[in-house]
Amino acid sequence: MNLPLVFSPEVAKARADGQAVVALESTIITHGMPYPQNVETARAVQKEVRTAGAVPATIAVLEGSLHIGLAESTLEKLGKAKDVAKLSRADIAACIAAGRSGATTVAATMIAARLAGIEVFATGGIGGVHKGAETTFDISADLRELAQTPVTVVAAGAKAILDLPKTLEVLETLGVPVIAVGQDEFPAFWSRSSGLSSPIRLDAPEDIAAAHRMRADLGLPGGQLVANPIPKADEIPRDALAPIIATAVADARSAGIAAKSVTPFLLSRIFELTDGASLKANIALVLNNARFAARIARALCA
Ligand code: PSU
Ligand code: MN
Repeated sequence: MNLPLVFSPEVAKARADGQAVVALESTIITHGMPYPQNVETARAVQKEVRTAGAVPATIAVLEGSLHIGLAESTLEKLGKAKDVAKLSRADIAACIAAGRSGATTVAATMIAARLAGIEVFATGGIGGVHKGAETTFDISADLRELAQTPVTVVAAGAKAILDLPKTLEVLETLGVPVIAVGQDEFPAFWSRSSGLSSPIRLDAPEDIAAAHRMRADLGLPGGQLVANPIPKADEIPRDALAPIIATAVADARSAGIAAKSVTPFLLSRIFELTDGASLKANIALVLNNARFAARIARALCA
């Protein structure tokens, strides 16, 4: 089988040397943050992974190839581009087959990471069950991907724009381990607290790596969700954010926003409503996740 994979020189060398590698997604760059903070963050996240002793592999589809590790100039181009496709499990193959380009979501990045032999992936927050899903049926493909693709995903929980109790219920139904780090509570992206307890708590990266290995040994498909709370100094307290999220969700509804546009719309609306504070917190939590993911990747290599 001839896979359309293209490795950057840095990632190719890391693979040859058996070094720890951390996958990073590109939808957060194209749809999750405004320019130029998106590109600055992508660079800073890669640097954070390197400082923590692993090699970053930012993933995107470029002109029909699945790129594992992106050049500086590509990051800049992606970050500036308008109307980049947002690729998930459903559309990644058609995009590659047509020779087109697109940014990979958590689901698509997990698929690419597995093909590239990368077991750990850091992002901001996974997609999940949207508020009102009982009528819209809007449930992110990220959840089913976690149930079937063996990659450990480090996120600051699920984005607080979602229905977090329903998201945890679906993860449980799908058999996805949800592992909080350093606290018993499931974190809520911009806030450390969600009011919901996490099914599992493991504080040491070595223990999370061991659980990852054990799932494979037991023949269990799928990965793990590592829910790493945003550092205290960077969080926006849950109570302060709740009314803002409610306004953003109401705005999305009255504007008729649906399907793939929902998450990007809500993130940018909350950015406006918090005068940019949500973006600052989002950047801090991604960096924190990159650091922790590097430690898990190193533990898996040891
Ligand atoms: N984390 C962030 N910002 C983002 C995302 C994650 O801090 O924008 C992206 C991821 O790519 C995730 C997607 O897969 O949001 C979820 O989109 P949806 O709800 O349409 O499945
Ligand atoms: Mn959706």
